[in-house]
Amino acid sequence: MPLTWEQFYAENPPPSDLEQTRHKVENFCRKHLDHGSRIVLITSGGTTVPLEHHTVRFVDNFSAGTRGSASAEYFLEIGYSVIFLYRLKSIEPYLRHVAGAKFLDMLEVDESSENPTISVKSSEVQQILPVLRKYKAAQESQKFLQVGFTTLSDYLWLLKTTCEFLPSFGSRAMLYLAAAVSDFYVPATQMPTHKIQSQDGAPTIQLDLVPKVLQPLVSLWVPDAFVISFKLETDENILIKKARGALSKYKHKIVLANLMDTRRSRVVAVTPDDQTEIILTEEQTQQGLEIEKCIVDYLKEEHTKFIVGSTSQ
Ligand code: 9Z3
Repeated sequence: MPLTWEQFYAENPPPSDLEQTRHKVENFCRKHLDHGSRIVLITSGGTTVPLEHHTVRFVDNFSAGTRGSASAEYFLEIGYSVIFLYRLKSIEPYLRHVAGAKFLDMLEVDESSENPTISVKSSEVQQILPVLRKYKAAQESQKFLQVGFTTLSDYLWLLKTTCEFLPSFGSRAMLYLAAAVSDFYVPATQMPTHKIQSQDGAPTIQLDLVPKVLQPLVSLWVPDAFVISFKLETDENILIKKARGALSKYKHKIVLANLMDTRRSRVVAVTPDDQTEIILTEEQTQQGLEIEKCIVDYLKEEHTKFIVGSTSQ
């Protein structure tokens, strides 16, 4: 029998800095509640499932973090306050445009004087400037908060803790659950403390089912919020059926269904009585349009209808 969500939290300890994060999230929410703005909690990246307490090996879930980080930029652009709950070292908003060697290639060094100077190559200014402007605007508005996780258990604790501060936004809160969350894990009580030794032979690792926290999240933690989850599959034949199954089980508002191979160009927004294809053509991709922009525009409209519907009741 899988654990209930209550048992999961009782058996898996919170991250050591949970209280600091709680304060940060509380302050952030309090500040933006005053201004009446909409808020979105975006989850992004994959969770890890450690095989040892002093973790050398772990099972990972697929997600680069592109969906979440691109969406965070578009939500900020249209005025939402954004809490970005993301897998540490996965792709981050703004930085994604200039990460790694790409960034170093944009710079040039002038060593002609005693004090060398570094500047952005003039050929790169047009590319970096819009990103930098948007990044600075997000920083100045103080509407962007990043919270990092690595393991499944940390993710679930941080998700629950963040949800404590969203009910005061009522229907103006959106949850955009794009993180790839493991369905299986090794319970803390069954995990060896130290690195598994090969001299002991091939290990048999028993994975338990992770309780579905979408259930308490929708019904108890943020009952008035606009909750969107993602459904990732690799088989087209079961995608919509699984999305509908999740909707009828958890009773949230929309499931964004995507296949791993086509996730950059096609997402189906499944609602209890409808489905809308969000598609990016080859031409649009070449023009630099991202599907996350289309998803966020669609959700903004749906969220508006939801808020209007909730306040008129
Ligand atoms: C998604 O389906 C996301 O769209 C992707 C984005 C992870 C495919 P990337 O980060 O990819 O841009 O590389 N997220 C949800 C994945 C997931 O694990 N969903 C669970 C499920 O399908 C429910 S929470 O059962």
